[in-house]
Amino acid sequence: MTRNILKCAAGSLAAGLVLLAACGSPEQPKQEPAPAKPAPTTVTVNIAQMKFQPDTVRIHAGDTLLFTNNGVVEHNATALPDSAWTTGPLAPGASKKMVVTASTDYFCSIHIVMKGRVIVEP
Ligand SMILES: [Cu+2]
Repeated sequence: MTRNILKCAAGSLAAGLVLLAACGSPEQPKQEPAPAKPAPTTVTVNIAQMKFQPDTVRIHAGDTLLFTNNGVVEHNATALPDSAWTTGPLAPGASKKMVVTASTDYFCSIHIVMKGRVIVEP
């Protein structure tokens, strides 16, 4: 009984392999892969020594920016010129994720000399 089941399973497996082989034959029209679109990723901007590091980041639409305050005082990252987005206050050691959809300059509204730029590529 068990042997018959095994034989049957082996038969099915063989049939399956034949089907797989047929699918992979060169006569089949080959499907073109979709245009390469990078998977969303997280890009980190470190805040340290009164600077955004790096001060310019290039991201793709859908990517996440992670601002991490590695400094010793509170900072934020706020879009220029209209505060379209802000991380809000980031205490030392704090992080905030932001999804930025348009290229923009930003600054720290507490220390206005701290400036950065996000370039969002399609
Ligand atoms: Cu600051």
